[in-house]
Amino acid sequence: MLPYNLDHVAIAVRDLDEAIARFGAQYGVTPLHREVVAEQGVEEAMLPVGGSFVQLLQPLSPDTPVGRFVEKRGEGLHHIAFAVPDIEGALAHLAQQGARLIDETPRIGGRGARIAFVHPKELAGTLIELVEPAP
Ligand code: CMX
Ligand code: CO
Repeated sequence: MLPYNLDHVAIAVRDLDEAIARFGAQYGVTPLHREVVAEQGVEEAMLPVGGSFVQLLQPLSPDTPVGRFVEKRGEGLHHIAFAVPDIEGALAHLAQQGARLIDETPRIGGRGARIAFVHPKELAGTLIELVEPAP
């Protein structure tokens, strides 16, 4: 199950263009990838930092996970994502550990990756995403 990388750290923002401009001006990082992922209710931008990414997330509407998050808690850290080699194996392992899975089977996320979420109540209020990158 061991994650082999921290794939990304995700930050919920209200205005993606503004956040990208700020990251570019302050840290010199620019998006390698930008995509609307309708099934997740977000537009996302992936900013490369070393071997990982900062993922900026703008909700597509208030009635989405990130939209509700921003309304209730404001902009901020939303989740961390581990890259795993075998997402079904990782989910089976977590289920066997009794972890509260949001997704029992993988969905397709940005960049064609297979993704699944583990509930934030499971680990110190931290929403965790598993990512099996597309080959
Ligand atoms: N991190 C930590 N806690 C969170 C959270 C987050 N990102 N989002 C919600 N919560 C907490 C809330 O604060 C709330 O806590 P309390 O009960 O103590 O008040 C609790 O979880 C339930 O909150 P809610 O407003 O009822 O939230 P939702 O109905 O949106 O459900 C969750 C929460 C985690 C199940 C939902 O956001 C979800 O399914 N997330 C996974 C999908 C997702 O986030 N997609 C967008 C990213 C896509 C990508 O990265 O590609
Ligand atoms: Co993510």
